[in-house]
Amino acid sequence: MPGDGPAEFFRKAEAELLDLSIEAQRADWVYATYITPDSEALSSRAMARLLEATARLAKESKRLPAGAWSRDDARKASLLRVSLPLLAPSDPAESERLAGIVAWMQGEYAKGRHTPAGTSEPLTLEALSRILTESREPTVLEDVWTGWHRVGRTIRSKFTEYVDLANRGARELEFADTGAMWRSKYDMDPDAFVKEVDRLWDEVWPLYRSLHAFVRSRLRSVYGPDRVPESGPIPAHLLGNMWAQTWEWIYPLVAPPESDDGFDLTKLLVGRGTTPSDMVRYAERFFVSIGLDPLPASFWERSMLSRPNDREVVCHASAWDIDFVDDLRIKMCIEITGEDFQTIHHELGHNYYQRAYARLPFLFRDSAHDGFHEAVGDTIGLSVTPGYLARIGLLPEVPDDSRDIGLLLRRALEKIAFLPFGLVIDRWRWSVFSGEIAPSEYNRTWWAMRTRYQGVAPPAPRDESEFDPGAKYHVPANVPYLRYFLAHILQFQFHRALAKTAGFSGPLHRASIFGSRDAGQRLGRMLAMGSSRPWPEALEAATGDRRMDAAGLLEYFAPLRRWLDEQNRGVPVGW
Ligand code: X8Z
Ligand code: ZN
Repeated sequence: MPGDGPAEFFRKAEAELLDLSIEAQRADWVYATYITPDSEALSSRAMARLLEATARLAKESKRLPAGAWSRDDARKASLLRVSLPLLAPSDPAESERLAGIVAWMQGEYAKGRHTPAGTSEPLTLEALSRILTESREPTVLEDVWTGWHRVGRTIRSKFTEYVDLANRGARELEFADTGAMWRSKYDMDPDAFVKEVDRLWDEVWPLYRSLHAFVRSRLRSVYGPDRVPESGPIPAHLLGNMWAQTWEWIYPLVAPPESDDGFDLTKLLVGRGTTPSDMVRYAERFFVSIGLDPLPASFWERSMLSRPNDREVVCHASAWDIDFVDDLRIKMCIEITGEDFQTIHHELGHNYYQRAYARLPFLFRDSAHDGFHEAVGDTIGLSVTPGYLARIGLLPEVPDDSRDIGLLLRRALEKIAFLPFGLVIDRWRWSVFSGEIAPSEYNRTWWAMRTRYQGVAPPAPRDESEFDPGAKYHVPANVPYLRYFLAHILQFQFHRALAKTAGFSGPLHRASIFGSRDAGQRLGRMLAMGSSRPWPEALEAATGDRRMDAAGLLEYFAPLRRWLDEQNRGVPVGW
């Protein structure tokens, strides 16, 4: 392609990348839904080819003549270098090795099992998670927690090599390291973006701190002062989630009687004999109600909705668009719970975004920034209110507003508890990629950061024979994580704007955009922009704002904030 101008260069580059991306997706789909040494090899080979082409084209694009660049081509050039979460080193042996390690780490995570003490059957992550959500027996919880975290040990053996190879590729494209490359995806100077993230965190951490203090004091009365400190970090295995990233499962433990939210979605769904595909139908109906098209027939034929019992699969939920047009699918091991009901909305949000930008040039077939992709389905999930559940016949009647504190508390355990977790994973990885954290310090620094941001601690001291970051999917799978922090802010910003568009004027936590074509159109305009324009323009299309901010989130939780502050009178806050 030497000699081509930018327009011709990108036409050819996008055709090549589309082709290789489809091939990589197909191979990855087969691997993730049927893990064998062969599917692993095929998927990592296809990924290596895509990584190689992306890095090569990104380098070539720098040598294009200056001068007659269209706005779109200039944008494509900057998107190209950050379009994948890895840049391959130019040595083919190294890039194959890198793709191979990532595929292998993902497979090891997916195959992780633990046999709880006193039993004989090795359990999957879903089964272990179920115990964490249901058991109130600290020794059982600790055994399950510790047992799952052993999966990190295997991953540790290749993680350092992956870090080195990934950095080599990033440096060839003049990024300081892979973390710096990840931070360069936000249409602004990466350091300025980190300041934006700090600003958002400053807006929300007082609310997190209040929630943390409240939960700690309630857990202390449940589990006793020997297990839960008065003013120190909360033991991570007592929070109802393997990574203590969301705490909604301990709602019944922490909610005082007067804050009962009046219903339990899990029980409602189970009581009706809801199947995994019924769960997805509910979510699809929501998207259709705001004016979007039903999912294609192929979605139902090709998606994986349950864990198959005859083979190993990657159960961590994901959404796919295999041909980058309309071959939409999800892959998920659905359990009939309120939590998975939300996750399904999350995944379909990805699918509807993918479909909305499918007609753009290939390099624009992405979200405005990665937080947008993660926020769309969650925004819809915020509209899953008691009013909505009553409307679709899942709840017999709408609970009155005396139940609102319970509702908000449950939501806060889901969304506010998540915020520091959303930050900490990449804070840690950024320092690993930059070399500030040495391999001999992986686990110590991991817990230092988890404690600093989240105020949680492991059930017992951990040492460097463990690798606890490796027990969280996105680390072995090389998925950047800051996106989820951003999404947790953005979804409330979207929710507030769309509720207004839908003509809703009551408290935000009661707002549902179900059935609002106006809200759907506004959202649809943003989705259809893909990544063709800098994200502030996409944000403006949906909300009228050009800056991310936590005002929507703070407004949503304002009544809870007041209530928590009352509950916390006389209770130590902070850790
Ligand atoms: O990984 C996911 C989605 C797929 S993009 C299920 N989430 C994060 C996680 O599970 O850790 C959604 C929220 C946070
Ligand atoms: Zn997602």
